[in-house]
Amino acid sequence: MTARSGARSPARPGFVPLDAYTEYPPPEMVRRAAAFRERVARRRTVREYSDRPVPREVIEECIRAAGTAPSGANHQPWHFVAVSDPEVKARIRAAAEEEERAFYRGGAPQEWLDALAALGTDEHKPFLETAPYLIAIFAERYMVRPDGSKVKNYYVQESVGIATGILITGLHHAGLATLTHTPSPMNFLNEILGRPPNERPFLLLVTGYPAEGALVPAIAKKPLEAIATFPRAAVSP
Ligand code: IYR
Repeated sequence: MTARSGARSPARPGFVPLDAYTEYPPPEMVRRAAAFRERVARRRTVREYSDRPVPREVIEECIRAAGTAPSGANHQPWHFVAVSDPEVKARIRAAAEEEERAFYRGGAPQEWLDALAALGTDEHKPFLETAPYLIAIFAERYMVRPDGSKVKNYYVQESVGIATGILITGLHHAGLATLTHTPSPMNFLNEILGRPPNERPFLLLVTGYPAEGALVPAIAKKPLEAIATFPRAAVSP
């Protein structure tokens, strides 16, 4: 593209230089990693929301960030529907609560209900109407060409999961709370939001400001030792 990039590496059709990469000296890397860890560790799943509106531009920027996620064959098999219309939110709440009633009143095995006890969840989901935005995330099982033929997508769950993680982190970084909500089944989202059959609802992300005095469960994250292993290298470097 430019003489500069051409001078650094031989031209390779379909490739561009990695201009956006930044390397930091190791001590700065450690500082940056720790600062990031400290920041993301402040995220909590919030179930009580204020109805204060949030700027649409924040939601747009965070979805743009999610759209930078790596994906199988770069097919970007996701679609985000950002719902703020009170009527649509009310329909989603009604449909979700119907599923949740079935779940909490006998649909779910006792073992599952016991596992949820610490979270204090039940079939009532007022946040689906209170929170200013519900972001319905859809996973594109396959793509449809304009002529109607199908194109296979790869690692769809992994790709959409990574994009969702970036979205949650971005919203948190911007100063909004989130709740990963998974009414099951949630096919009603296709109908309410008019999404095509090649898209499967992946998750409903509730976002907004926490309600004043919002409480969260007193639960903790596992320490590094419990979640990571660094096997000893055969030959030390
Ligand atoms: N979808 C239900 C139940 C639920 C399931 C799990 I696993 C959670 O971590 C939290 C809730 C609900 O939203 O209440």
